[in-house]
Amino acid sequence: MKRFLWALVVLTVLLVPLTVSLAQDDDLPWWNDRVFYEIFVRSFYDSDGDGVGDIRGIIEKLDYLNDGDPTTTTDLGITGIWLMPINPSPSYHGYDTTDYRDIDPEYGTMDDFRELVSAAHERGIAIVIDFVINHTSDEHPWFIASANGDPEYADWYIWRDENPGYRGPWGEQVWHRNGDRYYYGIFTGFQPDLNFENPEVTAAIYDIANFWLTDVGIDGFRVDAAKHIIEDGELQENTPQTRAWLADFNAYLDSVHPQALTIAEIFRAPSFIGAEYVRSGAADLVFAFDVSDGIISSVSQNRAQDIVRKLQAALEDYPNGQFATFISNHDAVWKRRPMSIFVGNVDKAKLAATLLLTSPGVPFIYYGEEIGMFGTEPDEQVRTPMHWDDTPTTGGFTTASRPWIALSETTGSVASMTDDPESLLSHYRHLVH
Ligand SMILES: [Ca+2]
Ligand SMILES: [Ca+2]
Ligand SMILES: [Ca+2]
Ligand SMILES: [Ca+2]
Repeated sequence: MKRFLWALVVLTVLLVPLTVSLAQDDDLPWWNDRVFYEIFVRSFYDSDGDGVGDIRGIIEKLDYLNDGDPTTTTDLGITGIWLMPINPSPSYHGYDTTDYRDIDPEYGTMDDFRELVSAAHERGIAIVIDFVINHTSDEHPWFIASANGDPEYADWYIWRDENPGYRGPWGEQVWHRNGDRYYYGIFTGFQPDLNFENPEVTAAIYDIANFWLTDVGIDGFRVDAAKHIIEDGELQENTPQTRAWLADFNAYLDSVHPQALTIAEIFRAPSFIGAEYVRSGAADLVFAFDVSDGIISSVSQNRAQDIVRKLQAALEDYPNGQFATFISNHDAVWKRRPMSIFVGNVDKAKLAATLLLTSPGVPFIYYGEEIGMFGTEPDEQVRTPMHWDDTPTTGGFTTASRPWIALSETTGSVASMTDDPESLLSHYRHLVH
């Protein structure tokens, strides 16, 4: 019975795209026939035995991702990589940078990164990096100068003499004390928001984006926290000013790199809100969080209507299929990695993968999903090291005695699944190729 229900889900979904007319393939941009793979660098592969994943580790594992030979299907076959933050940062995750023009020294050097971009391009893999611009680290030199009253940076952040007192969209404190003044930081006090109503801030971010696109040669940006760029008093998400800023930014990027891809994170936005960003030119793609919800809930509850409804909404709202799909990501919107939600049921994980990789939209696989890694919040527990083999404690991730954080449970490893035609990894390979 269960198998029948799953087959029904797949069939119903396969019918959905037939009911909506998409533009001809020739008219669609390059990213519409790609499959992306999201990598947390710290946890992917450690090349130098210090227990921390790094850029050279990704270079060493490129053959796993895509060997550059279209005739082989022993690789995963992905054609795009989204790298979570690579800039220097005091945090383990990097979503608070101290230098937008450099690589976190724990991850390697700019030379390593340039080598990765070139090796990826040789294999037909595009590189997109996380661009965390809504806020910086409170240790960023801009913020330190601004807090110290340096007139050049005084207006780069959002300062008030009195505490405005209001809270953020999820009830959090957003005004943080510094001396006898208050600054705005929608996430935390160590992530102060930049003031994008200051043209000098906008100019600085344009210049940095240009550097990554034209000097380093990446293919685009995943714009973190994109719905929070410009606040309008207590209205702190999805403001018209935010979309206008992003539309100008997107147009600027296209002026320096006509094929540049911008993917906006509009966290948990339903399709009709996410689609406003695409329609207004504020982003090329928006992550369709509700399609992710639909996949998870249909598969975990054997109920086809959820994914059908969410996909139909996405197809109606977004122009020409310009949305990005995923089962889960580093934020574990569902508090757990998919295999934890599916309580180890490999058939369910396969069905989720089938939905992801046969539906409209540009799919993103989160590293480790293809081998069924488990993980339950807090966040770092869904960001644990990749299981390359079955070595206890290290999983072949590092030659150090232990990785930076303990491994999660997993369904298997790359080594244990690679030659098994029935494995989850083989299922992903088959779907991607
Ligand atoms: Ca390392
Ligand atoms: Ca191949
Ligand atoms: Ca902001
Ligand atoms: Ca673009």
